[in-house]
Amino acid sequence: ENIERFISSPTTVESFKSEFCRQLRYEQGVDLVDARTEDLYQALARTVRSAMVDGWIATQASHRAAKAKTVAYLSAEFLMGPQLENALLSTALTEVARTALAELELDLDELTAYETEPGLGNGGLGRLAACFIDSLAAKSIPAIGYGIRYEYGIFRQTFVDGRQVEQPDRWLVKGSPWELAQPENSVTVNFGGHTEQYTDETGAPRTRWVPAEQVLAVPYNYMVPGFETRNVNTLRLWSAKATDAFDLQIFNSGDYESAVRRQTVAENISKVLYPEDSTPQGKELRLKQQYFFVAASLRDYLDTVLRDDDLSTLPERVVFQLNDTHPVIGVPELMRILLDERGLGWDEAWDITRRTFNYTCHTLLPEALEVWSVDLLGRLLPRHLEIIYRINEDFLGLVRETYPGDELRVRRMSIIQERPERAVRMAFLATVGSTKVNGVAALHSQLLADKVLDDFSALWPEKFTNVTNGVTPRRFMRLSNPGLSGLLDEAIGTGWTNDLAQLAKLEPFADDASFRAEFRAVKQANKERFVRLLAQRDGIELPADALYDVMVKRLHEYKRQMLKLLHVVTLYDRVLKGEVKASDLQPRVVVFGAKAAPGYKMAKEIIHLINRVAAVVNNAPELEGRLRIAFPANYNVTLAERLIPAADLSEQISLAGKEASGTGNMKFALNGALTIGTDDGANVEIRQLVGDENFFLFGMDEPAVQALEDRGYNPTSYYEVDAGLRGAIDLISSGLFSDGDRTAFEFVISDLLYKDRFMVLADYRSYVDTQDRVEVAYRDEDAWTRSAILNVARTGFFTSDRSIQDYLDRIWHAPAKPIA
Ligand code: 26Y
Repeated sequence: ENIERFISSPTTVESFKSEFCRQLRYEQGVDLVDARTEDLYQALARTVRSAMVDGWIATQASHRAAKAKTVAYLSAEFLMGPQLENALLSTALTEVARTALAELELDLDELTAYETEPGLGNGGLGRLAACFIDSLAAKSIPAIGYGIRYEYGIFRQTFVDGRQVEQPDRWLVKGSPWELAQPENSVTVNFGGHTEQYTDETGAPRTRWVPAEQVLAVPYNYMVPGFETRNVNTLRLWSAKATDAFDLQIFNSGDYESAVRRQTVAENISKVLYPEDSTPQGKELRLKQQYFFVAASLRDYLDTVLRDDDLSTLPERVVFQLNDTHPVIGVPELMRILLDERGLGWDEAWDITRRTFNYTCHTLLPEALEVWSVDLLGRLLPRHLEIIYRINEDFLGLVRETYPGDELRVRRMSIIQERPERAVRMAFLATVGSTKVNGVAALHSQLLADKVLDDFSALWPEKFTNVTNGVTPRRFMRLSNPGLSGLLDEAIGTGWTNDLAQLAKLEPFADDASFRAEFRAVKQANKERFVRLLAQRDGIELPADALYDVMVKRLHEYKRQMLKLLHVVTLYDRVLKGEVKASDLQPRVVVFGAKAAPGYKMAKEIIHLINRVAAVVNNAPELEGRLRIAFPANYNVTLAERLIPAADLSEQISLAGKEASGTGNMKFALNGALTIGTDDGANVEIRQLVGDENFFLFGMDEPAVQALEDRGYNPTSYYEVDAGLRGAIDLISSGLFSDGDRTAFEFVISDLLYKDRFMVLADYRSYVDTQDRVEVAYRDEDAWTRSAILNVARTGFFTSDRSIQDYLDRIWHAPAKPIA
């Protein structure tokens, strides 16, 4: 009855050692003396995984018994980062593991460093999902993350002659020790075909979908342990597999090739993560991915959790959170299930559906809003298209009723766009189909309601809300910055790790000279650690004694890596022109990390330009080594965890009104970097909290950007009047960075001079002047350190624990259920 009598989880040094050796021998099939690092890592990871299983099983049983309301976070991306350290922290087994391994003459840190992270996300949105499931678990909220187990994650970036070259990310070749496959819980997902009308037993007219294609969705479970709770939640990622049914039919007819082709087509669905993160391409395979994981997830929840319960109570049992529009096909899918499979009437089905979904928007750029052509959607999901039409019909009826005679508004608000082609506007469908719509920072939510979805917020003002993003302090402080964590533990106790508001207690320490010295020593040690890592990882040699100026994020024009580069070139140009003596320069290491979407030409050109400028600047004798650019390839979570704690200056320089929130900005501030930033995204809130004197604000604010746009923006005029700007641009155009080739970077430079959609030139002067102030400020060690400490003390608000509490209070209303 109670199998715990026969087994036990490896929570002591002895039992940990024993389970580790068992794993090594009986699962890896090697002896300790022959074990390679790979074997040791696998055995260690599985040992730690087994330590989470009891809590995981107990959590599921308890939530099922209590019929607890569950948060189901639907996300096409979960950018989890390395798992081992986090699992050890959450199970409080770090020291047990360290000792057990040491007794076997093995080193925990070496095995931790060996791990390759699963890159199942592009950037901010995927990493946010990972922080959120961590916080949900830490707060003992019944929650499940649903997504896709991509066989290939975000590409591995390499540079060849300074240009980005993408390599496939084969993260699964050696198998993942963290997953538990459950093929027995596979579900079928349908595609294509047509719909039919028929009359049921009661004589009522009904519709059914007759699909043409089936794919199996195989669940892989990942345990999500919570910090200082026994609760262990689930992340369920779906993998596509061909169904036997199809294969057999064709195999029997002797056509092996097409049987195999069919299988390939089916399994392609979860093959690869799309590396675009702002320009949706309308690709059929992407829509298939979206429907695939959403249909599997809804089916899974309804069948395995809800089982035979009455679906009318669905909104009390689950809340489906849509992480952007990627999973919004779930809205018509739930309608289809309720109408066609469960026989509910339209009004009841719609009421249940609308009360079950909520939508988080992560963008403001119009080109980033997903739109699916009616043609494609109708071919792949004919029944869903019918349902969307009906949703739209009812919705436009409401609009006409509310605004009689306002046909212009009706056209603006229609879920179906007519031009340039008939297509479904997914953000509108998400808004109509949800109870709450939220943006991800105060400014963003404001602009969302006032600009992007203004007609909708006029119709339903109470539907719109804000939840400012946050990041997990477990991974991005406790694990990544042990030096700072130790200092905080001593100064304010250990409670901050899951109650980050306690960082406020640090405030008085900013005025304590000996604390400042310790804080500075930690920062210096972090720089040294990062320098060692880069030497080893990339062969990049850097001085540790410099201002570390860091810009890491996806490469996008709106984020303005070009502005940062123009600053660097300006510093160089000043020295070349003799305006500044190299010996007067504040030694500075500028670190870039950025992947470009493979098809985004401008982004790739900018990467090339950064690398070419780096090659010259880093070897320029005139600079005496005082200005260095480091652009390590393949920026990812693993590198972020080492880099962020080493940073002095955080670059958050997007054009105001374009960055929805940013989350890197929060990680830097929490690790004691000062921000140079525009009034954009969550920078606004960071600055309000840390105070103007501890933040380097520059550039236009959003209304100023709007006003300039309205007056007509002419970038050339800035080039003409500003000698510093002219100097930097002319230096690039001179061929100095391209072996004398004056046209090498024309694509970038002529865009800046004649288009400059994101107003780099308009903000240049303000940016460079502010950087000059940074340089002066950094020289005052005490004042700088004081500001850095105050940044830590005042940014506890940005924990994802607080974001999750806001979601709970404003949107989810799901109580915590800590298990015994
Ligand atoms: C549809 C497809 C092309 C697509 C794929 C990924 C579209 C968007 C994305 C990812 C978007 C993203 O990462 N957005 C970022 O979300 C963060 C978390 O809310 C924000 O902090 C950040 O400002 C925003 O750019």
